[in-house]
Amino acid sequence: MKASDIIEKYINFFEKRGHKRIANSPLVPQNDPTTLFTSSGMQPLVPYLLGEKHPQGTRLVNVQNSFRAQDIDEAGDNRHTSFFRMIGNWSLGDYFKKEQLPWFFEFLTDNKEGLGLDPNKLYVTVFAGNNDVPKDTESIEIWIKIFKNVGIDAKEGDRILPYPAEKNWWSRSGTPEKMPVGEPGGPDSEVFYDFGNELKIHENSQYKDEKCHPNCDCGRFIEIGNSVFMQYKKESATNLEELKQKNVDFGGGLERLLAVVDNKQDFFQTSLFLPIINEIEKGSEKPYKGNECAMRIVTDHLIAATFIAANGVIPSNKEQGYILRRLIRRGYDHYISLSDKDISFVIEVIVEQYKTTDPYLIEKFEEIKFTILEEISKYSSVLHKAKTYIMKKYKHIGDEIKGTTEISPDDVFYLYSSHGLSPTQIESLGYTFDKQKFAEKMQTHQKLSKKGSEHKFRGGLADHKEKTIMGHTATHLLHQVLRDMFGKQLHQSGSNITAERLRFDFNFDRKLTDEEILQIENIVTKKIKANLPVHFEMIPTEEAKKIGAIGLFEDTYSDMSKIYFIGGDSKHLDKAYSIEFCGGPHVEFTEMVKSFKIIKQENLGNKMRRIYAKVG
Ligand code: ALA
Repeated sequence: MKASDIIEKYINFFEKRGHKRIANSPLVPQNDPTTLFTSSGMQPLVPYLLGEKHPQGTRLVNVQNSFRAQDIDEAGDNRHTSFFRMIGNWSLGDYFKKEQLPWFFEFLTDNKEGLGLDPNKLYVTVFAGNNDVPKDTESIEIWIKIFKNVGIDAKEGDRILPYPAEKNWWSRSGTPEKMPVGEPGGPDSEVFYDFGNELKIHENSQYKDEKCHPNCDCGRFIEIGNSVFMQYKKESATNLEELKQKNVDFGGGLERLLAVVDNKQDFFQTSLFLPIINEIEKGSEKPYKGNECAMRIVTDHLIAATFIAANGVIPSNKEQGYILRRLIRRGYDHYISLSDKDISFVIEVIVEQYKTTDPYLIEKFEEIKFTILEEISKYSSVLHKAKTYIMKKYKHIGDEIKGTTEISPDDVFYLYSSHGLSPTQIESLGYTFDKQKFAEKMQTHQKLSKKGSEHKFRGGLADHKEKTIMGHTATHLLHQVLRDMFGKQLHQSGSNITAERLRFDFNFDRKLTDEEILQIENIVTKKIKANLPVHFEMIPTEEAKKIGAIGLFEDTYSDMSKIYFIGGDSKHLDKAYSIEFCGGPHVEFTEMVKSFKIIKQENLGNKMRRIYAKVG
């Protein structure tokens, strides 16, 4: 079975049970300054889990491309990947536990409609309860029945295991104490697959003296799906309140399901990754055995870089660009430990593997390749500069004090933070340094930057929601003005809106002149003053394309699209100033944007420009 077969089976299974397929949202969220990447299927659905009506109904299903930056450093073992695809189904105040748990079990075990897994290999976990939320005995009862139906006498503490909030509570920010006010979350029930043999990792882990169990992290058991019963919202710093509607938020890792179906404890040996590994083996003339870690990191990082670059991100020192830079550089570090040949063929085989489910990768292939190769060439020149810096500063290396190659942790940190040079790379230049001291410096730095970003994002969203929405409507106006002035080939490639400013990226290969900036500001201001109505309509996707709605119609599965009109509507197109595919929200009339001023423009390279502007 291929990854695409699992997707098809899953979507069919839930469509048959009344679900509507929704869009795979962009990996880089548009107009959401709270997060850099989409990291789970529920992320674009938060307003609907909190009670807003979803235009496609109360039963939804999709496959979501996701990226978790915190997993970059985990990559290299047999099962962690930073980019992954999450299959998801949701009940927005519709069905609940007694439908969700049997359905997922049926999907896993049914031979025809599902994956045909052996139920004896499945173990489940539930929430053990805390001071505020009781133990999930309802799920325990449901699981006992489900297993009984297939002849398995499942018992609590044996096949059905209760765990505390650290393991069986899900929200975007973790356990209840960590949830910010307004955030939804709830107890969850996870399903694990037993590969049957403990991995050596167990011996070296903190759990080495414990009996192996689903959550012991040794790799014998693997989590393949998580049903979150999203029925709470953080109401104050210490309290949870029940949501008006009881939701199900289910997410399952596609790569994990494939590993289980293919019966490969090493994900990189599954039908999705093996062709990539095989090409790296061929290209480097080295076997996978003995080079597993480097080959897995090259594979994982270049897949993630391919998808992030396909979203129009350019490597830089900030936000998404910084993550992309780190992925490419770290991936390249490991690649050159294997081979000195050109790396392009790895990007080619990645696109080949994913083209069925993500056909736009073919269209964007040249752009992706250019982005990755240009960054590698910059990185090579950085390596050269770093070497010169070290040679100048440490004249004694290999000279006066023969055999000494030690450089100070401060210099390692300097090379890391200013030149983006990883410690691994510094070592493979042949230098040594005090690793403990360097790790301490890094930790302090990470704490400081985490504090900085928390402050920034929270300030941008929670406190000034109205201004963020005003900025969002202004980006639609700006987009239209730019297309009217420079042609329809111009399109938005990203945007990020906080209460302080809006940021808009687009394809354009030169600086805008002062006159052009003034003209853009004047037209946007004129449209604001005209007080045009802003509203959305659900329109069949094909018709939306026909009437010239702009935007990324990547969701070819969804029949209907949410289209925002500024002025006019689908019956009065002549009155429409802007028609754009978008999730919202927006102000109701353009006058509410108040004013618009461009404050800065930047060259992003790769024929891309960025505009910063203020509203209000
Ligand atoms: N949102 C849940 C998760 O990401 C399903 O695990």
